[in-house]
Amino acid sequence: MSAATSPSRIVDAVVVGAGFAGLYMLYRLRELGMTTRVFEAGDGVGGTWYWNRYPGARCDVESMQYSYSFSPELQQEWEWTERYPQQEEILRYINHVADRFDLRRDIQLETRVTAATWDEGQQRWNVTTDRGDQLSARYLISAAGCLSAGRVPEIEGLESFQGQWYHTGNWPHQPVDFSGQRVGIIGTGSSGIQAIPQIAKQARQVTVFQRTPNFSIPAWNRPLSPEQQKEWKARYPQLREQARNTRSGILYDYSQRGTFEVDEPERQREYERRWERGGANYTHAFNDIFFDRAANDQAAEFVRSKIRSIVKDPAVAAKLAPTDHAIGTKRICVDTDYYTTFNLPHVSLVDLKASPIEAIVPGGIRTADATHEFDSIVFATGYDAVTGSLDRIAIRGRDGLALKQKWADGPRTYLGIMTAGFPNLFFITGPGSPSVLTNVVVAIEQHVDWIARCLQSMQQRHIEVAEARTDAEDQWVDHVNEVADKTLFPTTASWYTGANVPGKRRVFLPYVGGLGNYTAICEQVVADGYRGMRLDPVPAVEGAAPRTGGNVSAPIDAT
Ligand code: N01
Repeated sequence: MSAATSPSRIVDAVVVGAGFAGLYMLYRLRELGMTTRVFEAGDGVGGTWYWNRYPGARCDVESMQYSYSFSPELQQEWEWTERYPQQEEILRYINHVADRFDLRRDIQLETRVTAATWDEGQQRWNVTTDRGDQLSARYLISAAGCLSAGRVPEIEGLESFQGQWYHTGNWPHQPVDFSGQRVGIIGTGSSGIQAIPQIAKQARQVTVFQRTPNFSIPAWNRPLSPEQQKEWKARYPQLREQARNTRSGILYDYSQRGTFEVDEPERQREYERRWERGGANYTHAFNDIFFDRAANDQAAEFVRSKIRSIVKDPAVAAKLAPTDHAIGTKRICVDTDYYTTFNLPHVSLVDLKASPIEAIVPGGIRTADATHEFDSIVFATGYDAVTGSLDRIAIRGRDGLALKQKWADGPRTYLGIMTAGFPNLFFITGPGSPSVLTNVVVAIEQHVDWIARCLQSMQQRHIEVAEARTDAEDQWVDHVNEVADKTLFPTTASWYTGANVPGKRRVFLPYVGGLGNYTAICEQVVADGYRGMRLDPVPAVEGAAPRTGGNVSAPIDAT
């Protein structure tokens, strides 16, 4: 289905990735009359939801909220079947969107963007792919995703393993049948916690290798009734607007009360009520859980007590109950039957803190005190998050500076959208934006709309080069850190800080100030005439590539 490649093509925009972000960006660029090429590594659209086909893969944001809002018709016509959508259903939805808006003709599948170099003379990006495409683009827009660079840890001996091994983020397209197998699963983040109960339903024996226990709240997933959908759909415009103004882009029941403003019985009732309702809403039981360790400890202890009440073996329960980090400072997990799975006789838990993995051997996994025999090993070991997908592309900006080099001490952006020295390069859900702390579809729509509006404004004002100013970027980075430091997030080593990747600089990657506040800041930047950005006309350069998209006219310096 991929369109034919054409060397040295001139387009207005190249978009990297055809997941939620890339598809909507393409839609908006078309509205602006811009010629666009979207490159996608997979052989289908869908991004994360194309790759993550592991058993149990399901979104932990509810279906009625985890969808686009840009088209009233789309949101009315699509029918979700469950409270939390399964991977297969989300992928079907994304494919429907691609067809409904006729997006495929500008998307080239099975093609990775490998390099992009800013051409100072032409004031354009020269983009190359692993298929030999060469394009000249005015704008380069990354929709490469925050959780798309999967990480298989470097464990000695993996190549010697004689069974099959898998990574949750790059799962085979055909269902894997674990029936009768002995399976080792490494990792207990969101992916592992979803996959373990499903794999345990098939496998003869399951051994879970846990380095750090995570907090998980039951999903209580269930079918969505037509009446529930109807109710949502009747109020979609208001509900979407409300969601955009929340911290996370999700309509949770955000408490206005502090943990210690209520007495102990009321506190416990509130935790219980949230547990029974299910999902990440639990972490909003009181308004100080992310800020005050004593308050956080109360919410954490309630979950630990639940784990102890569900898991029959007290020694296993103790290993599963996290005590090393504040609840919510690693992404909270949402599960179906995770803790009860450890009551099954064929499921066991290995605590890697007590007995680290030493090597993978032909027959399985050798830890400090035993060798475990397996037919299959599943790595649920996560991602080089937020920056990993950009690191895979050799992006060079002004004076040949490599993005990777500029970000060697951690990513630096203005609003998470641009970075100084890299003109006309835009990030959707980039580092320094709320991205992974939100309902990412809402964050994506906000970013895409902002970028599209910026490009439209440039078109109208006959400006063709936009770039973040270094001073504005410095201030934004300071602000991102300052806001993070007011919370408990930086107290925990997690992928939010890059701590899961050996050698990665520890920086708090997302903006924790809340999506609603962040959107207000972005709006103010526009109201102030794109404060913090240099907006320059293209200098008349002999032999420059012809302009496409916007109108040619006299230059205006908008700064
Ligand atoms: O990855 P993770 P994930 N030896 O990084 C362990 C989203 N998501 O794919 O914590 C042994 O969270 C690691 O241990 P530790 C969501 O945002 C959403 O599960 O580093 N273990 C950890 O237990 C999520 O947060 C959904 O000590 C090793 C695990 O592997 C994000 O994606 C579903 C190891 C990795 O956990 C990532 O989730 C799935 C090693 N060498 C994902 N290296 C939903 O919407 C790593 N680990 C529901």
